Amino acid sequence: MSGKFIVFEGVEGAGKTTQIHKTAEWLQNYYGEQKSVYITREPGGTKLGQQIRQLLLEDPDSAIGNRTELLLYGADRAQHVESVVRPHLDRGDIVLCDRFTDSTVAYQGYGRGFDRSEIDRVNQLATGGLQSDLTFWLDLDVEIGLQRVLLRGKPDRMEQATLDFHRRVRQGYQELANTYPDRIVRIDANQPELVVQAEIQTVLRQSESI
Ligand code: T5A
Repeated sequence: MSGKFIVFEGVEGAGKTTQIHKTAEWLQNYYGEQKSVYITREPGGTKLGQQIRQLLLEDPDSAIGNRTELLLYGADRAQHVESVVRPHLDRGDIVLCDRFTDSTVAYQGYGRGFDRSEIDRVNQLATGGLQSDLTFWLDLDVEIGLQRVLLRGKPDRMEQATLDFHRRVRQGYQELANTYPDRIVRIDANQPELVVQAEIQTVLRQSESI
């Protein structure tokens, strides 16, 4: 694999989608014709994944058990890694991904309460061991993130979870960042978009991931 795999993580409304697009534009300018930058996301980075995403998020009243939820995120990831992420990395592309395995640790592990060993087994099965080269954790107070999301419209099934759930998710990211300081970089997401983007670019310029 000669490409680079860069992931954006964080609580709801942290600004991942906004920052991925700005980062892609900047990286594409930086590389010109030398490399392609590919944006993708989980869940929903494949055709099958879009259907899984719909099942997971779009009906706020659907009764999905926690175990089923964990496996659906795993199924989305397995399909995504095999049919999109690995092929792009094999071609030498820079893949920017909105959420990956740390989301499952934070949401299904810290949020829903699954043992870390169970989460790791699902992630390992889904990815075959693929990890990001670099992960930006856009860290934001959950109340601010949820307010941003609510301004946009009706919350999805996960956004409707309790405030305590979202606080545990943030705690999960904090603990992941403490455990993997070489892979996960915390960015304060409670700053204007351009400031957040400037910090991301600074990290990328200094890292071996580009
Ligand atoms: N999930 C996912 C799991 O539980 N387990 C898993 O394994 C995986 C992969 C995905 C859901 O699935 C869960 C997590 C999620 O609940 P999603 O729709 O992809 O659902 O949800 P998010 O990834 O949270 O996407 P959002 O669009 O809700 O948030 P973003 O992408 O972080 O934020 P963004 O860029 O869309 O911005 C949100 C709003 O804030 C504004 C934007 O303009 C926008 O209106 N904004 C800012 N405002 C002020 N200052 C800034 N710096 C701003 N940046 C953006």
